Amino acid sequence: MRANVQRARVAAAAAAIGLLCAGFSAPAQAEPNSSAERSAALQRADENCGNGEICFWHDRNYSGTPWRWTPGSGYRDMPSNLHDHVYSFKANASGCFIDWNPQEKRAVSNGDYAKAYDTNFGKRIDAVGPTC
Ligand SMILES: [Ca+2]
Repeated sequence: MRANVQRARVAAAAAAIGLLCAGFSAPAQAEPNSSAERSAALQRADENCGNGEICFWHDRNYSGTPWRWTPGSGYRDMPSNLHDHVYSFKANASGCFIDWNPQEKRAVSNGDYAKAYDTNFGKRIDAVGPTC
């Protein structure tokens, strides 16, 4: 009986870790309510983020002026206002988001985006680089 409980706890922990890992690659977690709303937000993001760039916004919904990074600029610490505070992003290039302590890296692919990234790694990000 005790072994069964322990096994169930391990399974629950594994499931939780799996959900955490899956959270990033599934931008649907931060989806707005309607597809029209989603399109408008993404269109605003695209208007402010060029091909080959990853763009970082301090606020949700791609509001305001993004900080734009390209893989060619290499490893960069996030600007101070975006340190642990990227509440939305759009990736038109691949890259790697980095948290220093505890160190954790998240691979980002061209086409990834998050409208409310504060629910995920956006409260931890410290730097960005071309590869993980
Ligand atoms: Ca951090």
